[in-house]
Amino acid sequence: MRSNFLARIDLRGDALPEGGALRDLLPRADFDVAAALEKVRPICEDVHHRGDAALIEYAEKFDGVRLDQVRVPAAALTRALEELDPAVRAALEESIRRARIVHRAQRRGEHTTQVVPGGTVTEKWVPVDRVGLYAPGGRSVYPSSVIMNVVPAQEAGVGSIALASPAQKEFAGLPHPTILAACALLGIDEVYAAGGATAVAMFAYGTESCAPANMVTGPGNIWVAAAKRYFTGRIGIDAEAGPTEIAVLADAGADPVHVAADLISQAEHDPLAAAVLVTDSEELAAAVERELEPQIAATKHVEDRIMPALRGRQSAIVLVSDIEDGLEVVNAYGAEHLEIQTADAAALAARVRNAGAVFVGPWAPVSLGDYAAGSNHVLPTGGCACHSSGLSVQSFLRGIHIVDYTRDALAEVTHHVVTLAEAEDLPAHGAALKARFDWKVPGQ
Ligand code: HSO
Ligand code: ZN
Repeated sequence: MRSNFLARIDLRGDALPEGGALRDLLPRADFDVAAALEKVRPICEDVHHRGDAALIEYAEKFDGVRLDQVRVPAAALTRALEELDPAVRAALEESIRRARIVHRAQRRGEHTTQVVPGGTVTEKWVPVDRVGLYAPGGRSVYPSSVIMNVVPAQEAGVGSIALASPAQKEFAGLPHPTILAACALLGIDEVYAAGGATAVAMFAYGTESCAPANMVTGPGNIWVAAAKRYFTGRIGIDAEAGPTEIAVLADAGADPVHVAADLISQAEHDPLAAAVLVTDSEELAAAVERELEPQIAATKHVEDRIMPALRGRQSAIVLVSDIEDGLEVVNAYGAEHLEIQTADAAALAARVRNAGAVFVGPWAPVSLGDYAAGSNHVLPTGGCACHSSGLSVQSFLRGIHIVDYTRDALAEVTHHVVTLAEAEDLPAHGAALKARFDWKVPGQ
């Protein structure tokens, strides 16, 4: 008898445990960024001290190719676009068009609030000056991720956008041509052949050929995540992206063909990718298991990614007593991608609190969001959806408060400021106001 593809976690019977205890029962990949941190530290410091020479040496060591320079010449970008398959070009253009529609709508305007007569606080949104975007280039070469990083940065108004992607041996040390073509389509002309932690270090410290950036975003492997952690505080980051996750909340009415296909679609990314089905239907669970076999047999990347992903500790079928419990489970899990394949999926989706993105009903698979829904596919993984959002225009903006008070408005509140300053034993704070009123507290 064939063994199951996915482990089972049976949460039927007793009441579900609360919060953290429930989360501990759910599967998750080991993604030990802290351990990787020790390994990336010397690499990052080497880039700091030796700049481009270090980047060139690491490209030789990790990517097996000797570079003359890390900056990609403009001609290589033009050529990549000229040589791009027209169907791929059309698909990238449509993906860009849809992403722009969604991200343009995210832009926030300046807002002024009158706190008291004569006293206002304006919140203005200012884009980060310079951003370094990372596009992976190992197991995964994703021009779609170039779009998902560049479009929100551009729509936020970031003035200087650079992109790094690993040197590819088979392309004479340039990043993958489709990555270059996507950059050209998006109007990005500052591109570097640099990979993993070295690319993050290049943006964080700057080198002879690359000016330092204020922020680094983009997906990557554990080394990229570790380098982002290493530089947090010095630069802004989006998130420490971990392996992709899909959770599907499905009832007996879901189509097992769709559910199996969608689970496999994300398992295809990485041996550590997570595919989790949460259902109240034993029949659906069995039907999905049956569907997995022929679908896996008909696809690629089976032994190196899909099988280890499905069989890994991070993937499972979670059986629940009813869909209400299922909702609790997916909220505790906080998936990067959550599909709702149930009756009245929209109503249930509205009650999801923790997920990077929610895909509602049978006609919104995660793959649509990966390429062409208009939504962003750089999303929080590893349960970070419980506190963080995916990439958006907002990721590239800083809100600055502009405080503007008249003399009268300041006079009116001075006694409160002086009182609080004294309560905190910070009399000079109070004095800064008193000095403006001849050292007298107005109204006293
Ligand atoms: N599902 C991935 C993104 C991606 N899929 C890129 C295909 N290409 C993480 O959200
Ligand atoms: Zn994907």
